[in-house]
Amino acid sequence: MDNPLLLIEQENGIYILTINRPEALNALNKGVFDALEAFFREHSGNYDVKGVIITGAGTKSFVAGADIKEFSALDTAGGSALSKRGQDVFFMIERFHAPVIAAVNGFALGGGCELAMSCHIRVAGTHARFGQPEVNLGLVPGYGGSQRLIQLIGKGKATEMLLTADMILADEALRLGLVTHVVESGQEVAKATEILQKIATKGPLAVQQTIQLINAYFDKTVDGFKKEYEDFGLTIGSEDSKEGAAAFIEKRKAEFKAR
Ligand code: DAK
Repeated sequence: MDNPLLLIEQENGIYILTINRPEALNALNKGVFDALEAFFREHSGNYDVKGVIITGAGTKSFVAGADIKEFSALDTAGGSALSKRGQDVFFMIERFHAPVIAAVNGFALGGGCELAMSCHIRVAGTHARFGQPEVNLGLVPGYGGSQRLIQLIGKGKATEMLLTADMILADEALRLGLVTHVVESGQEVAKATEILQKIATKGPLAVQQTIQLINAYFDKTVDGFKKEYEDFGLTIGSEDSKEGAAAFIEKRKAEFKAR
C-alpha cells in the first residue's frame, strides 16, 4: 500500500525510496521506521530487486536525525527498546541481499548519518553535511552510530565527531571514506543508479555473499576467512558461476539467474 512517508519508485529492479517529511527535514519518526522495515522485510531475498537507493525529499536534507519531538518523553526502558528496534531495522538494511546506496542530498545528522552508514555505499551531493550531534541533546547515538562511524572513518576522527557534535562537509566525508562519491547537488540519485546498474550485471548470488562477507569482517562471532572459503564453494557450485565462465569463454554477456 502507498505510504506518504516513504515514496517508492522502481525501474528495472532498482528501487528508489524517498523519505518524505521535508517539513521536518525528513526526520525519522515511527511511521518512517515502520515503512522502512516493511519494505526491507517484504523484499528480503527477492532477486528481482537489483538494488535500492535511499534518499530524502526536497533539496535541503537527507535525514536530520531521529524525530526529536517524538523521543523526548521516553524513559530508560522505553528508550533502550526503541534503540534496539531501530538498530534491528538498520541491520536489515546492512544485511539486505542486494546493494543499498544512500543518496545523501543534504543534512545527514544523528539517525540520518546512522541510516546512511547502514547502507552499503554512500554518495553525497556537494551540499551534504554529516554529523552525530546526539551529545547536544544529552544522548549517545541509538542506531549504531557509535560503532559504524568508527568502522568507516577510524577511531580518532570518529571520537572527535561523536564528542564535539561537529558537522563535516561532503568533501571531508569523501576524504575520510565516509562517502565514496561527491557529485553536484541534485545528481546523487543519478550517480547511485549508475553504480547499481553496474552491480546489476554481476552474479546476484555472488553479490549477496560478498555483502555477507563484508559484514562478517565486523561480526566478532564469525570467522570471516572460514566464511569466505565456504562461500567460495557455494558460489562456484552455482549455475551462475558456470554461466559466468561460459560467457567469458564465448565472449558474450552473462545471463545470471540467481541459481
Ligand atoms: N526532529 C524533528 N524535527 C526536526 C528535526 C529533528 N531531528 N530536525 C529539523 N526539524 C524540523 C525543525 O523543528 C523545523 O520545524 P518547524 O520549527 O519549522 O516546525 C524544520 O525541521 C526545519 O528545521 P530548521 O528551521 O531548524 O532548519 P535550519 O535550516 O535552521 O536548521 C538543522 C537545519 C538541520 C541544522 C536543524 O534543523 C537541526 O539542528 N536539526 C536537528 C538536528 C539534530 O540534532 N538531529 C537529531 C540528532 S540526534 C533514540 C534513538 C536514536 C536517537 C534518539 C533517540 N531512541 C531509541 C529513543 C537519535 C537521535 C538523533 O538523531
